Amino acid sequence: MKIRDKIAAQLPGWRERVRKLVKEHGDYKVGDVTVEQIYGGIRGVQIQVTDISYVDPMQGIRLRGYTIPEVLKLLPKAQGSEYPMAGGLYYLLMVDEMPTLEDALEVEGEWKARSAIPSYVYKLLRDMPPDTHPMTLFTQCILALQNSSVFVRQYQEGIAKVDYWESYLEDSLNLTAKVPVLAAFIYNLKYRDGKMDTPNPALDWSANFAHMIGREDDLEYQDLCRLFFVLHSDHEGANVSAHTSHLVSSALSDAYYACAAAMTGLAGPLHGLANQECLRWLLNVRDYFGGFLPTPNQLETYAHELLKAGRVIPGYGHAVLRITDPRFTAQYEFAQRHLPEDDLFKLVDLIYQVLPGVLKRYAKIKNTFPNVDAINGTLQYHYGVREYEFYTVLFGLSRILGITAHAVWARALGKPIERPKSLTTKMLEDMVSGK
Ligand code: CMX
Repeated sequence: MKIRDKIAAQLPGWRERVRKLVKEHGDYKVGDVTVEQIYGGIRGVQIQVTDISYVDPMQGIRLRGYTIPEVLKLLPKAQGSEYPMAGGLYYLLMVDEMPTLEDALEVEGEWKARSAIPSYVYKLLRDMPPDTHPMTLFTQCILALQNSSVFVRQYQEGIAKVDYWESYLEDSLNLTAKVPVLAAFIYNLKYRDGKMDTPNPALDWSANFAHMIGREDDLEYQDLCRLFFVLHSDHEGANVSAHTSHLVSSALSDAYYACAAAMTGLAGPLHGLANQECLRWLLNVRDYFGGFLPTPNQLETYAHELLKAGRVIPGYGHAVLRITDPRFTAQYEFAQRHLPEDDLFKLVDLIYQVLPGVLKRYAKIKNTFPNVDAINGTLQYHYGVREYEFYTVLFGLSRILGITAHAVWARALGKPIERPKSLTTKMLEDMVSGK
């Protein structure tokens, strides 16, 4: 094809121009950023203000100032459980106050009252080809709900800018109430012949998800859901999914559009889809060693071969963190407590002992430690949720809690439409050569 041939013919020249610019002029400043940062994915450039959460490279995420262990300790717990209710977490993210039990239950009550899904959404999901990825289905049904946006209706009626946040909050509550039901429906449609257990009003948001996919008697899995949904809820404002949602909602696209856009970013293998990829990789490693746990030396050799072949090892590395992700640690502790003898967990543990030392030998890899995705799939797998294509939906339904909190506050503070600036290679070349 002519277009492909033309591009292929031009590429060596363009690649060389970019390589030369970064190598010879990486430190050159264009405004306040360097040429290297411009070509390097804007890494480390502070472009966003949010008070909902912050990722400290050496401490990990703080949600409204609280570390992960503090959040897990201080949030009100679900009845009969040591793990927190997502309703309390949402209150914390939105309100910047540690909730009382009553506060958490109020959010849980709002969610129950708003959780009904219009039947056309189910029809849409049923009509999709059966091999559609669960993240595509999840994104589609969020978009399908967009016609119920309160913000859009009020905007068309002529609402004042200072009031936008209230209808964003309405949309956010309506959407977050529905996402566990949507996720459960997708799981059941794809993997349980469409059998759907109706929500149990006695259960909290997280446990209800477990209940709706048939785990009504599995209290440990319900606790895992509570843990999982708190841990994955937010990771400050500039990662791919959070920043996407911020950008999209800055155009006053409503919360449904913003969350659907965020989910398409989360669905990338370098971001949320890494949990699916990690589980797939762990199963491959296990098969490669004939179902046995390798020795540390065998694992080391295997990892070097992968890295030398230019492969990415999922679950390791991070753009900001420079330590073991505390979200990994919280799940690791859960596994040590509940499934210490699980084969895959033993493999995860061995990898954790060996891989950081291997990665250290590759100078370009800036963080050699596990991130949240290095273990989350292993826990799901243990409790029988083995369809790893689904794992990013679990990440997504939790991340929508954080994303909507950012969006409500962005509207409350009247943040403007985002519009950074691009330039051309020729302009950069002229700048660095002083023209
Ligand atoms: N395996 C192999 N190579 C890796 C690596 C890994 N786990 N982590 C980083 N690298 C490589 C990068 O691909 C990059 O290579 P090139 O220069 O050839 O492009 C180099 O090391 C430098 O990367 P970095 O500055 O250390 O990290 P980045 O900020 O560019 O990327 C991340 C961060 C997470 C995308 C990367 O570490 C990675 O691909 N990890 C595996 C995928 C993963 O677990 N993603 C989930 C992250 C958490 C989440 O968002 O959900």
